[in-house]
Amino acid sequence: MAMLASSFVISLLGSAQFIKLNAGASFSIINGYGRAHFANFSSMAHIEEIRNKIHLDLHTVRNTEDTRYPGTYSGYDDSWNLAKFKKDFKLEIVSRSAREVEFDMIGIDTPFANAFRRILLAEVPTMAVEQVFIYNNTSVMQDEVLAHRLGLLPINVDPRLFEMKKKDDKVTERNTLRFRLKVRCKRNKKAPSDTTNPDELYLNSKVYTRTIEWEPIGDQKNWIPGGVRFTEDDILINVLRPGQELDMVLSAVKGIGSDHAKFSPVATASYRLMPEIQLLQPFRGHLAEKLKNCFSPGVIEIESGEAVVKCARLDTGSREVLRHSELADKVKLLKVRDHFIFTIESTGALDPLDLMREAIRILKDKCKTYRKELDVLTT
Ligand SMILES: *[C@@H]1O[C@H](CO)[C@@H](O)[C@H](O)[C@H]1NC(C)=O
Ligand SMILES: *[C@@H]1O[C@H](CO)[C@@H](O)[C@H](O)[C@H]1NC(C)=O
Ligand SMILES: CC(=O)N[C@H]1CO[C@H](CO)[C@@H](O)[C@@H]1O
Repeated sequence: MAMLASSFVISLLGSAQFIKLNAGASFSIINGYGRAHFANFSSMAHIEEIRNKIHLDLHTVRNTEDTRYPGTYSGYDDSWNLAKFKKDFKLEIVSRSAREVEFDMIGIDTPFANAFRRILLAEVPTMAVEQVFIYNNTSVMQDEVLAHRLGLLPINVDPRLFEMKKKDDKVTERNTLRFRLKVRCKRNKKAPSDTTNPDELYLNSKVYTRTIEWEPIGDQKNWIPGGVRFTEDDILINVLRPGQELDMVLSAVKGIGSDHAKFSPVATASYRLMPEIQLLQPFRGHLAEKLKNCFSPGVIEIESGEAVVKCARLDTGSREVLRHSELADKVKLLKVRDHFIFTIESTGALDPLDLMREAIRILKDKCKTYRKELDVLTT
């Protein structure tokens, strides 16, 4: 029992930061490693900074934990309510293309932003090749390597049209897509006599995704508008030489990334926090030039002889500036705690914004399940 109790305390210390403070007074933060920082936070601005910003030092990051919960700060109402959340929450699309979207999500807690990221990676379903029936393969690539490559090809079809196929379910038009890959490499009789280029010497020497043909099951032709393709026509699958042949049937099902990465609908889904750079004194002349060179292009510009922060968003968080003693204590590097710069890059099956909509729907379903279970517990 004693053992249990002490390990509990240690794990608490390891994970949390204990802060006790009142606005206007000096206070101490005892962090997870037992060290204590004493600071003078007599001004409101300092408290605002602790609440809302993460502070980058040369080797450490401070104020990483969100302390804005009821009871931490006197004089602040940190209780959660929907009206306040609605008022503060913002979602702004910064750039958008067929495959990629960047948007700012402002006024949301990290666990939610992270939940969306993780759901995008692992829980939004797509269709992917699950079984490969190999009738012939005389290429140099082994069956299992070839099957693995085929599984990873992203399929351009809306997964919402399909149902998940459970283990013993029969193949139906609603749960399976079927493709055929049949290709044989031959010598090109019309090749110029002096060429050594395999692309000219042989026909079908490179097998691309465009060679794979969709074979509709049942009525699929009618309810899948536009048919089914792989997201790119020119993904190289295999290389053949004359006399070699591939003959196989692929069957694709709906699945999720946590089962196998081939089902993940995104190339990446990631976020970073909005950087904030504060110059604590004016910089002119060679110091301004040096400051500018410490950041990515476009972050710091020199305007009428003085350095100004032009676009903090472009900062990569390299902290180079803190390595120079003449600059280090004159610049403050922060990140805005609840301003997430989100990037979603789709593999092509769905528009990246649709992916986000799906992620939101999945999170809502999770909440519903959770509430249902709570209801069961309390009744
Ligand atoms: C704390 O900071 C305030 C304002 O910056 C200053 O007036 C005060 O003297 C400081 N107190 C101590 C104990 O350093
Ligand atoms: C497999 O392909 C090779 C090379 O084209 C061919 O000789 C062989 O007959 C094929 N086998 C079957 C079972 O189709
Ligand atoms: C099913 C089939 O024919 N598989 C063959 C594919 O090609 C490799 C290498 O040529 C053979 O080892 C497999 O038997």
